[in-house]
Amino acid sequence: MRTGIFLAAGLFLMVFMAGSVYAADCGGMVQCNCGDTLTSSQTMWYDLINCQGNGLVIGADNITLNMNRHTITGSAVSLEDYYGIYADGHNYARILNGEIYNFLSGIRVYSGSNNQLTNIVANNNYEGILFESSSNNILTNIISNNNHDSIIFYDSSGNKLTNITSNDNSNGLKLSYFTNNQLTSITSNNNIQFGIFLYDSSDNIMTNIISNNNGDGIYIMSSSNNKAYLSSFIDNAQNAQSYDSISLWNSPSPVDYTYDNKIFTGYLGNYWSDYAGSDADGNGVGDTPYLIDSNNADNYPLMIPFENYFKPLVNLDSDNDGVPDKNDKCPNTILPEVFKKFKPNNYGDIDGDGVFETLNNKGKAIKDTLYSLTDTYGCSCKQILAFKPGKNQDKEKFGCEKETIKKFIKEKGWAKNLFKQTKI
Ligand SMILES: [Ca+2]
Ligand SMILES: [Ca+2]
Ligand SMILES: [Ca+2]
Ligand SMILES: [Ca+2]
Repeated sequence: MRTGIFLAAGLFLMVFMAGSVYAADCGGMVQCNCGDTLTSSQTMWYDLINCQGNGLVIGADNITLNMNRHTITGSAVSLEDYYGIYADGHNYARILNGEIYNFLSGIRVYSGSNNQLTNIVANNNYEGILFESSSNNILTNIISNNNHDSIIFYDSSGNKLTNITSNDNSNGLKLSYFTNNQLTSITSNNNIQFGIFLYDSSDNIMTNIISNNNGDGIYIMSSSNNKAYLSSFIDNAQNAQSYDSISLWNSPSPVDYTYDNKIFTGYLGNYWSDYAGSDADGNGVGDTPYLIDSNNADNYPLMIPFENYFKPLVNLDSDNDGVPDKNDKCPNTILPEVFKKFKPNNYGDIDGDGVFETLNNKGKAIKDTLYSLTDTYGCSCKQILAFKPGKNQDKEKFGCEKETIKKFIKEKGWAKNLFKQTKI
């Protein structure tokens, strides 16, 4: 019995020593084993699988670990203090292109600044990525799914998080004492508690967030001066919750956007799936605020998810004459055309349908004829007359003669050089 206990203790010691005590230095061409300390940059050519303690420890400033699509895995997710990659007190580390599973934290950065994580997958850990007391770090293209907490920042400022996916965790992004950071293009879906949680945090800018969770989409607590706009909060149990906080829920200044194939400039807020207001003037912004609590409202709620507000225009026809801008040599066409005395055999678009009318010889029946504004490159009769040399006041009263329209279309006579001289 006693022997058994000693044996077990001995085994435990051996495992313990294998995991932690015999950590060696590695880097460059020297392959790392689980728990080793990286003292120089390396591009990995191997995986580290089933690490019993830490995966790798960053041991100096300015180290680049290019995981080169390799993987570091722990033995099991437990609450023991083991990290896939651990950087304590180091700056300017770059960790790139790898996957990390099965640790307490996939990556833990403590008291480090100006570090970069790029193209990292940190799934199936207790915490995907953890930054504490760390500033000016840049996280780009990160996937952190199926963890308990996807990404945690604590007591950190000046960080930039871009293209982050945080799905199927218990908690999405958990940000406390988090100041002056930028979050852009965050997808946080199907988490149990919340998509993004901000506590005692200020001056953060959050844009292009898509949040669709079983709990809160975004929960802001005891925080001030945060800005959340151009985001979509879709079918969360509660799309936004704010407690003891005042935030700005729209763009701080007007932005150019497109909606319904038209260009607008104005303030934009967020898309809320449970917004029930309407948009009578058709500018894509709801006419009544989306209320969050007595201190918070989105005064510019979007009618459809935010990404639709920046779509390129399809065959935009700014002057609405039926000729898309890309073919329209005459901007600002005014239709219908008004002539004081529209004459038989003269042409103009007097009903504004984009096809020129003329009168028959009896001066009565109006009929659409041979020519449309598509034929005239989007130019009305009056615009054509403006190009035509000489005095054309008469024609402005009567409409364009057939010859005038023909010459313009065929680029003949007086119209010959118009197009070449790029006067038009
Ligand atoms: Ca509106
Ligand atoms: Ca046009
Ligand atoms: Ca017409
Ligand atoms: Ca035109």
